[in-house]
Amino acid sequence: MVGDAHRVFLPDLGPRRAGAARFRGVRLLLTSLRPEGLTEDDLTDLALLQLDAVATVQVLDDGLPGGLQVATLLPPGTDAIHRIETIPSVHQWDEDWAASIADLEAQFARAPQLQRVEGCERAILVAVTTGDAEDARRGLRELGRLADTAGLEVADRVLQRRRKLDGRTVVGQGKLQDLIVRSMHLGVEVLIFDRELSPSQLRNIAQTTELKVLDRTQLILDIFAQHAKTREGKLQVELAQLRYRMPRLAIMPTAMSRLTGGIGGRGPGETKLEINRRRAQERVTRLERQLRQLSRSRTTRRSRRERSGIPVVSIVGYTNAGKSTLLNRMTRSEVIAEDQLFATLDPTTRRMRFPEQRELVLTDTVGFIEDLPKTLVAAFKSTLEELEEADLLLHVLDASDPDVAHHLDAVQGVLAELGLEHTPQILVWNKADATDPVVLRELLQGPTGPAIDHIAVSAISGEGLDALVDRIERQLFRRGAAQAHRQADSDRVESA
Ligand SMILES: Nc1nc2c(ncn2[C@@H]2O[C@H](COP(=O)(O)OP(=O)(O)OP(=O)(O)O)[C@@H](O)[C@H]2O)c(=O)[nH]1
Ligand SMILES: [Mg+2]
Repeated sequence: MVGDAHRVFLPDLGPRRAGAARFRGVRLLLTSLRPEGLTEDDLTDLALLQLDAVATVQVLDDGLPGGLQVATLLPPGTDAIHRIETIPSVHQWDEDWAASIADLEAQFARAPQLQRVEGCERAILVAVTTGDAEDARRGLRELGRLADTAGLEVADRVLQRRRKLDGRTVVGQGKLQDLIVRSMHLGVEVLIFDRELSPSQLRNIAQTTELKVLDRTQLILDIFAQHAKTREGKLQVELAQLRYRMPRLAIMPTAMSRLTGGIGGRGPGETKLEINRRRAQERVTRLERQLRQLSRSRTTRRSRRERSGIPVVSIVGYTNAGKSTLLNRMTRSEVIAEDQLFATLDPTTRRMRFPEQRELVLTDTVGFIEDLPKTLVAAFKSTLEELEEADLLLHVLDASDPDVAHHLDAVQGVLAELGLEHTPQILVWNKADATDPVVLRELLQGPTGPAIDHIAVSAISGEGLDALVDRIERQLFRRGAAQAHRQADSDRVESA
């Protein structure tokens, strides 16, 4: 190739060779009329294109070749990304390239960082922020838990602060280069971004890095796909996935094909995600129709319940706060409760009986998360609408989580978006057993918003649950009366 005074344009070198630690099999040899040797741009190409080597040949005044500078990538365990070697004359350059590249690839492959958990994809988490670094760190922590739940192995976390996001690739070119080299060093095949990427950003990053690129929304959708159990839940997840993918199908066929396997490409249950655009549109229409039908029968069920006048108490809260554990404990049932995000997707309803023919309906539902993806909210509309019938919300919080204050705000935000800010609420500081007593006291003294009752409990040990039931009774059946007729816990709590 012949360049101009500033640059050389490289042709498309085709796809990278298979395997985590293979180079491209291309060595770039440059001559330059300027004496500067390898430039930053050359070194960027070395990493971005995973070249075997980049070398510059000095051109002497008489036009004959002089010395050489050769750069190669360094294997893991070294601090630097590349090694630069200076050779005084081209005539002394007798490197056996086939052997030294094979050797370098072997060093990459042997690195202990590359020994992987069987069947687990490895990922680097990337957070980019223009604002508060602490927020970004919290975002990374949560992304790590999401990745964990989705079954990915997190190899590294990267946080970049920028004055302005790069419109094309979110992070800058330098950081992308760094990510590629890290991914080679750590045997990583997936990059996960802590924000929703636009279709073109997704494509640009995937093309530049040749890695699988996921964003937070895809990760959450993937977890939902794995956890949906009921027919309605599965339909809702599939609809959300299709709505997320459709705008991304037309412009990124190659980048998308990377996304169709493994994490980020799973459909709910055995359903295979349809990626053909026209068929996808038909499927969306079908799903919407089926969900409308299901929602109608749900409304019928609900109005029957309303006529019967039984009060409804809905358990809401951030994901993993302990909502299902609380429902189980209070009603002696066995809803799946796990240390996973979004373990519950499908609403569960249980009856609790009190003396004097009093009873109530307790419901457990999908957990919330900060910046809940819009496609999900839309798809889970009918599930979330169930909350409208609640006479009382039990807002469960994980008091032992250092980010609990943010979770509180995030959940109140979602509730307000759903128009539920005026439904009576009891804040339930759960996991009291695992919380530092000083922290717990501070939480109980802290501001919770106007007229919101709050209480500390442990759904696991049962501590505080009697008092909670008292408060619920008081809120629903008026003060005083309930107290007098209470019996022992064992007679009262009963599942139906
Ligand atoms: N130490 C302690 N752990 C608890 C308590 N309550 C729940 N957990 C644990 O917290 C984790 C999440 O509990 P779940 O009941 O599944 O939480 P959830 O709010 O239903 O979560 P999602 O359905 O995933 O949104 C589980 O590992 C529970 O064992 C508690 O009072 N103390
Ligand atoms: Mg749950």
